[in-house]
Amino acid sequence: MLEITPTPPQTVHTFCRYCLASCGVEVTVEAGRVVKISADKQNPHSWADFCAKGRTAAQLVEHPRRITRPMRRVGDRYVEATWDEAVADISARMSAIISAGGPDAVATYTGNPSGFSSSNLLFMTGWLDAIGSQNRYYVGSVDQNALHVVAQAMYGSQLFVPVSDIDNCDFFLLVGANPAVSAWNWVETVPGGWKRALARQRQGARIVVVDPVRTESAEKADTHLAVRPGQDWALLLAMVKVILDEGLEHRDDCRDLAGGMAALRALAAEADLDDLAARCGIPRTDIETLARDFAGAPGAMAITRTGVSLHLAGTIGEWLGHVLNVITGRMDRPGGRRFERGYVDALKLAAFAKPVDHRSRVQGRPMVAGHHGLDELPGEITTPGPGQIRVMVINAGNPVVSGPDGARLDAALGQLDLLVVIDFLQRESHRHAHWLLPAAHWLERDDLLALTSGLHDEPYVQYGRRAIDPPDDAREEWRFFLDLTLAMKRPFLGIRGVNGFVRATRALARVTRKPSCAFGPHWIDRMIIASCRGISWRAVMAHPHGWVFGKREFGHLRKALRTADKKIHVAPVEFVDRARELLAEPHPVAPAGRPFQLANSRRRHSMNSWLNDIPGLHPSGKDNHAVINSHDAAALGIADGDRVRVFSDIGAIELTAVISDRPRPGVVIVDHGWGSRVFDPRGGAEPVSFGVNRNLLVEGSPVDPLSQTPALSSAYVGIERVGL
Ligand SMILES: Nc1nc2c(c(=O)[nH]1)N[C@H]1C(S)=C(S)[C@@H](COP(=O)(O)OP(=O)(O)OC[C@H]3O[C@@H](n4cnc5c(=O)[nH]c(N)nc54)[C@H](O)[C@@H]3O)O[C@H]1N2
Ligand SMILES: Nc1nc2c(c(=O)[nH]1)N[C@H]1C(S)=C(S)[C@@H](COP(=O)(O)OP(=O)(O)OC[C@H]3O[C@@H](n4cnc5c(=O)[nH]c(N)nc54)[C@H](O)[C@@H]3O)O[C@H]1N2
Ligand code: SF4
Ligand SMILES: [Mo]
Repeated sequence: MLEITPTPPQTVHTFCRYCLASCGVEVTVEAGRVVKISADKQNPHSWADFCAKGRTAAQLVEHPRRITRPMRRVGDRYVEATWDEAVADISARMSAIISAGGPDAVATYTGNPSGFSSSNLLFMTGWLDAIGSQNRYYVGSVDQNALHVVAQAMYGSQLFVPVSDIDNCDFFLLVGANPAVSAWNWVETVPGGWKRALARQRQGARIVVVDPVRTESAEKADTHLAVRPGQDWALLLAMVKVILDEGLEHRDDCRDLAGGMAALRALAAEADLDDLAARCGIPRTDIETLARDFAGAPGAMAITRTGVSLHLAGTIGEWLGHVLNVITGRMDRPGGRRFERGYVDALKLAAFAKPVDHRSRVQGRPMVAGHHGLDELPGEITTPGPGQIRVMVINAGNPVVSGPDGARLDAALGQLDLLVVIDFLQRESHRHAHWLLPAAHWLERDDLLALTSGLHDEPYVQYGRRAIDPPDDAREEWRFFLDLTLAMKRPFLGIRGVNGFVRATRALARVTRKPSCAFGPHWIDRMIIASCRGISWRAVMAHPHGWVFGKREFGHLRKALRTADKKIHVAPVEFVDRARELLAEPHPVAPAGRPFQLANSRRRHSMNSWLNDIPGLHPSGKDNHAVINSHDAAALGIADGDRVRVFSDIGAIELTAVISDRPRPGVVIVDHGWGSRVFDPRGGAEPVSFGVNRNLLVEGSPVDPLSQTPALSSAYVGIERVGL
């Protein structure tokens, strides 16, 4: 009798690529399937934030509605096709549209998860440069553009991001951040950042949280200041003013490290403390005490996050947070913000990128961080004329739910000649897709996230190994973009000769039967490591749990600055001008009939608009609610559990009211990311969805003129009880 020996379980050590916490994970694989994911306790750097999203990652891999083969729309159904058919059809249609309307007729939207793949963005850019389109959209204008704009103006590179030195900090000023839930994310990887901050608190450090909502983080803080949404700039400018007026600044740094102090002082002198206090809704005396305490603490840091950036004055708030750190001597000092070099000099690489002066066709707006504002996309699709967008590729994104005015974008996407989507599931933004292309999950992918190596709070490298193989017909995005470039007969990266080289390596791979001979991201990973000081490929491979290859060092910031004078520019003229505009504006007044501001929060078990449908997450219920302040609810006659309608000029949503004292009066919280349908292109079953999309209430314009971000977390809305 034939005996079948079961394959013994294998253990793979890698890291989770859902969020920047990058938790080390131990993946148990049996017969090609993931049976368990747990925290890799041997990871010396990054397992401390491990959460249920990482633990349940295999459920997305095995999702019953997962797209596992390319699917083409035929009428109102989808049929499976081969990759050759997909690439041939897409390249032919794109080429014809480019011949008729020029390269800008083809546009892309790239979402947040693309940043967690080493090859996705690089190869997509290679293809975009090949065809010459500048109609590039990405998640930045609903996320981190403010940071890039500030980094460029103050430090000379949009990728210059100082990291938090938590373990030496005595005073944490957390503005618009909820690290208890979001894992000290937003463009840095500080493993266990929140737990480490709480450990410092037990040793005497102070935590101040500035947030219109008493969040999980605010509850643990020593002080919670319930700022009025969108008005952090006023609070931070007031703090800067107190520090400068009272001579509390760090004299040496203000003289040697900062450039533009005179302009900053002039701005501060013009501002009036009572006016600023009234704008942000925090008493003047509280601001004065806060400023003095912050300036006087031995080690301190201000951090500003999405709660600051997703507003019309977001860039000014972000800027003033950095200014506070600079003028109080927190840059490159223990307990403040450090510059981590990483193993790759991302700033140097970024400096090679040619700046592109491309204006949007309809509104004539420039790009921010190499992309146009998402609010412009619908108009660019629907307005006729040369350069009108006729083709879109949505790569790892769900902008109809994550961006403003989803209804308008959805209608525009429905008018395209060709919509190509690369994802695991067909979600809300993908409902009009002509082609659905199956992507590989991080459990199925090797990644070396070299370009973000400087975001870790210590010198760290880990090769993200794949734990399992992807389904036969799922592919990593890079492969699609490279094949598409070859099929369109345009030079990859816009460089002649590359296509011939790629073909030659592919031929070699066939002849030698060694797939690794074919050009791909693994070549680039190898080249990067080979060019790094102090680490080698062999050593990286010898550290499957990740490798802390050095100490946290100070003293590298000054040299890393990319400004011509090697100073930090504390008063870039465009920021000062915008601050003056804000100071001249009347105090914010709610429009008639819409007296509330719509705030947002994230949940530990959600990842923006995805993972909500994964079983086992959200044990208390898969839904979002309208969390209304108890005084406001009483005035409206709304009780806990009532159905309410929340509305703006452009839309209305219905949800269940939760009465709470967590939001400040006048603020209603509705979590973003809900209300995205998951379709079933293979089985044809009804779509499933949970909760409602609160961004349907947020208008695309106006935007912050500097970051092109709309008022995602401070739109004005009305609330009424349903059935009245
Ligand atoms: N009101 C309000 N709106 C917000 C925010 C807020 O705080 N308030 N937050 C904003 C922020 S910070 C962000 S980052 C954005 C997010 O905005 P987006 O990035 O546009 O949207 P996500 O919800 O992250 O959707 C990501 C999509 O990528 C898919 N995906 C996941 N991994 C991969 C992969 O490896 N490859 C491919 N091809 N696809 C993949 C998922 O299935 C999902 O469909 O939302 C923003 N919107
Ligand atoms: N569990 C989980 N973790 C995540 C994500 C997720 O979706 N789920 N997303 C990841 C991503 S893409 C990002 S960018 C990061 C974001 O990380 P964070 O920026 O820390 O994100 P949030 O948890 O939304 O915290 C923002 C806080 O700002 C507050 N806020 C809103 N408006 C204002 C305002 O005007 N002023 C002030 N001071 N505060 C305001 C909100 O109430 C909220 O508590 O988190 C990452 N981590
Ligand atoms: S999703 Fe959870 S497990 Fe994954 S990196 Fe973020 S915090 Fe860690
Ligand atoms: Mo984000």
